[in-house]
Amino acid sequence: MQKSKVGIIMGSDSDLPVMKEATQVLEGLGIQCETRIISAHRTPEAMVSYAQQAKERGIEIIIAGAGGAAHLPGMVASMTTLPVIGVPVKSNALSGWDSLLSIVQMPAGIPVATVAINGAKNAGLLAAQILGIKDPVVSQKLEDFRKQQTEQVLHKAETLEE
Ligand code: RP5
Repeated sequence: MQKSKVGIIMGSDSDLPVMKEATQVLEGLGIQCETRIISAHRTPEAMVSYAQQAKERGIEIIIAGAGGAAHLPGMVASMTTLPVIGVPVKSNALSGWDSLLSIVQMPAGIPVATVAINGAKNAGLLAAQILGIKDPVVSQKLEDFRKQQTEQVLHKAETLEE
């Protein structure tokens, strides 16, 4: 079996409905990924182990989703030099503004590439694009995806004009 190249982690199983879009897009592009529930505040030791071991286990990119006081992506990024893509999960209390600001406002020195609130699909695509720099198969699949996406939009536009 292929080793996972992308680690998809999230603070709670309540984040799964959002984060599964990253899994779906990566699997659709033939990229092996693993999914873990790891919380910065509920399972801090598991978070440390995961972040410290990810690179030696063959993970190349981490996608980390969290909501509310969303410190998981930044904390994980502080313990690895792998690229970390943060997904702010929409919270009930503040509609995800809390999650977005917690993730995007990383102080200089520890970057987290932040996508939109609930933007897990783009997190998956961005991870694939990073892998595509060195992997021509992934790169070609991304070209095909873009072409197909454009054709679908043009087809919809034509249908409306009829
Ligand atoms: C964060 O708290 C999780 O990422 C989740 O988005 C949020 C709420 O978690 P639950 O109370 O639903 O487990 O840690």
